[in-house]
Amino acid sequence: MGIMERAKRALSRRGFVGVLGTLGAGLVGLAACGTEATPTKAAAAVGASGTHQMAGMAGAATPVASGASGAMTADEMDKMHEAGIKAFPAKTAGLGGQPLAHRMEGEFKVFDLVAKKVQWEVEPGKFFEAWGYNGVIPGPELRVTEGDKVRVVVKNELAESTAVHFHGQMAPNAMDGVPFITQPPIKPGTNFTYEFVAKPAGTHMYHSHHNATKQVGLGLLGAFIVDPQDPKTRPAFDKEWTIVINDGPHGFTLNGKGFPATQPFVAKRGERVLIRYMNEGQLLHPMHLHGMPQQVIARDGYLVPQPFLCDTLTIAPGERWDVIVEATELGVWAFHCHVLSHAESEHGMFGMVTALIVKE
Ligand SMILES: [Cu+2]
Repeated sequence: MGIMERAKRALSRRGFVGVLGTLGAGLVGLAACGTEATPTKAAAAVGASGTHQMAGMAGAATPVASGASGAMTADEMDKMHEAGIKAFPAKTAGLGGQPLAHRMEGEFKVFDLVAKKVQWEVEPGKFFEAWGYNGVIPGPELRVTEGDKVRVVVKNELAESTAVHFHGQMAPNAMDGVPFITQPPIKPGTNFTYEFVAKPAGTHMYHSHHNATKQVGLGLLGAFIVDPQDPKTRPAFDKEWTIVINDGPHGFTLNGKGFPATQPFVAKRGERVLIRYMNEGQLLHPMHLHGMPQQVIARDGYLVPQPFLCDTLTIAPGERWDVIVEATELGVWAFHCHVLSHAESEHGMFGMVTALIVKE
């Protein structure tokens, strides 16, 4: 084995053990990756913006900016990158996307949503004023079965009007959630009740449809999952992982968090993992998993006529894609948006980066 080969193997082993060690030891909440944690010359080079995503964007837009990083030595840069990886998965307050329990009212499954402000920790120590459902970003996961009668009571505790659209559902027109087209806006301090029969099955979303650039950007969004009546009508899987993608004032996020506060997913070797992507942002996000292919099975909840394999799948705004990953390869596998300015800068990884961890 050559020296380079040996070094490479040692490195990848260290990376693997390092991340697993972090997971095993519990969540490490300390240093964010570089930018805020170590205000070195590198941070100065970023300029006034100071945030990860802006650093990334600046880097992408002006390759000349890399000249500025000449002020940073290779070791300094590597240290920042290493600190980010070692902090992963970093502990932050708040976890969105957890299933919301329903109550029964007659034949209806009833869910309660409250739109309100929340201080949301998107990366360790980095808070912003988000607008969310029930105080979390993404809002709680609503899950029903195809054919269920669904009632969602939305209370607006924001200072401006809102409305909720169940994206992908064939709801009656009056329940479509678009102010002045199908309903009056839900004024501050008032409620609106949505009722519809859940169809079609698949991976869907709910989100604001009023002042949406701001309201959805700030977090008024969530997953709406409709299980099929007969699970055998869909490819089998062992575990599922919903990934809500967003880009907004708080940066580039997966399930409301930016790396290193994103959550990795752990699978046992051989398990089939269903990944449900949904893009609530403004931009295309090509999601790239290292090590194993993604088998695409559905788009916008509808099964594709012929499943196909890929390693990078572009999720456009509004789209949902379901893929199955057979966790055949052991290790910690990087998993990130491949618009590189959404994921990695001279300060290390940030934003839309997570990992699939395959264990024995
Ligand atoms: Cu992206």
